[in-house]
Amino acid sequence: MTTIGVVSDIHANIDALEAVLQDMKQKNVSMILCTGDIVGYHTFPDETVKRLRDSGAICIRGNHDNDVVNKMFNITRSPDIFRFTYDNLSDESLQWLENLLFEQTVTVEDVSIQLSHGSPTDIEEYLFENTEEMKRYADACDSDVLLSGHTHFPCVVQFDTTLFVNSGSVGKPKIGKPVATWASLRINGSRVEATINEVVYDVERVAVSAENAGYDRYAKQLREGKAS
Ligand SMILES: [Mn+2]
Repeated sequence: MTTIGVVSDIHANIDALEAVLQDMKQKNVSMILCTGDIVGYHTFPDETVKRLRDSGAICIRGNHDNDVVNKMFNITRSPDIFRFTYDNLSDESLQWLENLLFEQTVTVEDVSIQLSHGSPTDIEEYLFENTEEMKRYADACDSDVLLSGHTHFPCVVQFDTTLFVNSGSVGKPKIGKPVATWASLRINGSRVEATINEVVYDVERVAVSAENAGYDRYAKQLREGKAS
């Protein structure tokens, strides 16, 4: 029996990550998987990378991580935060982000798990629940579990041969409440069961830090748990 913790879309919110890691400890998580977007939006990129790296998590890159390491400072999505993030990462953390792969597959006991940020073929594709796209990718997936993030909406859906799991967002929730979500996968031989966990923590330190850096909208979004 192995319990795996899955995190995604931490977005440089160190306090949310810390709260999730504490919760994982209580639930006897022995391995952590991260489906990307470790940085972007919030103001603690270096602390977040270091904490995640020290946790021993197996990580892939998200679109925000990718944009930062490629210095995409002029794209329209949220250009101001990419420059901030780049300037606040140590060389060591930047190097670590640069080394992240786009896709990775791990096997735990008899269960194979594929990590993607968006869809398996597009880092920026959103796979929302109850869509044809989600079913198409799950049916095409050779692994027992397909992990995805990017939407910030957690879900667990069992398809014919593949369990689809999106753990939601640790640091920038869009589910209408200011909580961090993560997924636990309990594996026993070839059996796997997924649960979404919600963690309540104090968002004020990170929200105030965002305001002090000039990102009032990210502070508001964090306090409300909304996208805009
Ligand atoms: Mn993303």
